[in-house]
Amino acid sequence: MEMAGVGGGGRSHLQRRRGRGGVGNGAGTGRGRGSAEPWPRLVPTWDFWRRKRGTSLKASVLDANLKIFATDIVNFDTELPHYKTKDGVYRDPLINGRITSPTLMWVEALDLILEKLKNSNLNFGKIIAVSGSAQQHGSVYWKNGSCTILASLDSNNRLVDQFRDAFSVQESPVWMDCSTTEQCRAIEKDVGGALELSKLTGSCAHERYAGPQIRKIFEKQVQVYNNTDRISLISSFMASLLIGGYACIDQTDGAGMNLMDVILRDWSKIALEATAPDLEAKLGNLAPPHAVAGLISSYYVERYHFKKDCVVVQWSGDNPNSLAGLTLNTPGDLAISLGTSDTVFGITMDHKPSLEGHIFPNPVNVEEDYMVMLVYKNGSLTREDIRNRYANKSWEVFDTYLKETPPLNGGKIGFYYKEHEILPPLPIGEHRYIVRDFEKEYLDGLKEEHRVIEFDAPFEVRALVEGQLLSMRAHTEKIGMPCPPRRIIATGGASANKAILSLMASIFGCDVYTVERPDSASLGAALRAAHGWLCHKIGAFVPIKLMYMNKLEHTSLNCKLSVPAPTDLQLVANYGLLMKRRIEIENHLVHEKGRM
Ligand code: ADP
Ligand code: XUL
Repeated sequence: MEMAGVGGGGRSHLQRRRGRGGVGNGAGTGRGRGSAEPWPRLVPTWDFWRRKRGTSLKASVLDANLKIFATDIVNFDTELPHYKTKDGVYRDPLINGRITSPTLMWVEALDLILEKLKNSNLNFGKIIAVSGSAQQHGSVYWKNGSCTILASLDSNNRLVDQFRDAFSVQESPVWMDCSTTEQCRAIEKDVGGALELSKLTGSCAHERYAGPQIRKIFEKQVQVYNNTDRISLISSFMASLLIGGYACIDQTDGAGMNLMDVILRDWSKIALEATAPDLEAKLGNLAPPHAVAGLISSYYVERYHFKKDCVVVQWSGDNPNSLAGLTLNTPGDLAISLGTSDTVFGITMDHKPSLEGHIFPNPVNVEEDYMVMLVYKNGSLTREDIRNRYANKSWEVFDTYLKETPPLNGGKIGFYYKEHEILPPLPIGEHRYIVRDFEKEYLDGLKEEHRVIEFDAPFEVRALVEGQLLSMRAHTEKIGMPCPPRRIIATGGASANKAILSLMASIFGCDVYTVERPDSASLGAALRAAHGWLCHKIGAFVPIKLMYMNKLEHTSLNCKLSVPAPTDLQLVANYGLLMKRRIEIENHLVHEKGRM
């Protein structure tokens, strides 16, 4: 988790804008005075498991100038070893694809990180708003009666001792889980097909999404389902711990459940009925991402000396928070996060339903535009695997190979899946082809002679990275993002690699920027905490860019041009042709081996 803070200045930008949706769903809204209070002094935000997606809880505090002021981190495996997690999760040896985390571990981590910050002399009394970021899709199941526990926390006892009996499911399914294929197909069938579900909720059914997970619990453990009072996403679960009551699910993270009508931003009766009975009451209300979830519970005021009026702003998912932290606010901007998993996202005005990718409401705008996103499970760990097998376990050698091999790799195309892939839905495996005449408009069937067992080492490296980037270009075009994008902002661990970024510029044909700090999800949550606080104070929605307008380069949010758009437009066009070939082969593979 991350804590971050903001302070000083900005008053002149804060003209009030009316008619853009209310703020606040918990602690009451401001009175709309038409001018703002000064910025909050410190705004903490908690970032759950950006590092290796689920392995830690990090806190960051932003200062008045949107600069990181303090950070700390709790690593689940090493600092809470009694839960015996590996990379923060349990992989069920008996049920294929079942991946969970112990819910109580997250509760214990919250006190632990606060202790650490207290010991580093952070003055909690200066913090005026808290928000956070959690891995998307994971769900938490509160047992009947748990709201009483939440509402009567005793500051003399640790949270973990008070919540031991609070959950009807002890092990929360997390984003890596893919054990609900059966439920996905059943939900799609019940709503009239996969595309219908995508039109309604922004995505066809995905195994990791909360809806299929809930249906599985209802089907397999009906007693547990009946004994569940409230179902939270991990984001709203953390907000609940902080406000001492059930927090609403934020509309952006809520779109990652296969349960929310993505246009109306409210629960879809059709999707609810296709999932489990009496579900709406167990989910509570949805709230916009800038809303205040509530005031911080007296537990934290007494134990850590937070101010009584410190507000908790809705928590959201790591990807929506990254969009905020990368300051994406213009349709046509594209962000590519090269982390443990790779994600690609951008803003669009159109809701173009598709069988792939995801559509969420724009997390920094209450109006009608959308965030579109693609998720690849095979990101950095697969790049590391190829580096270890073909490039001497060295990024330097990996980069040299990328530089030495020709663009388009002589038609050598590779598909590398170390984990079951989400996009395309293919199982673990590797597939290699050589397509010599890819300039031709169409591939006439996939001939066996195209397949090869292995390429020379340098070509393996280029086949992997070109393949990953070509797939991103193809699928972003399919979900309606413009080609070329206005610009790309690259983030995540592998964005430190200039050779990868140069290839990205050549394949997409646009400028590639990088950010000053790689932790865009936590920065985004911090920024959203400040933004939520401000909207609450003013009593109306204000555009988030007013928080950093005219001072971006002096903040931790700043980004700079890393690789300019290529001048060789013929190469960009040739990559377009190679991309078409790749997609034909991909479709063929999905038809032959896909998880349908
Ligand atoms: P997470 O998604 O867990 O937050 P990060 O965004 O921190 O992960 O990315 C970590 C990954 O970055 C590492 O697993 C590593 O493979 C990758 N990485 C680090 N340096 C380089 C490099 N020079 N080239 C390519 N990948 C790199
Ligand atoms: C997004 C997704 C992952 C998780 C974990 O759909 O599954 O990116 O949010 O980071």
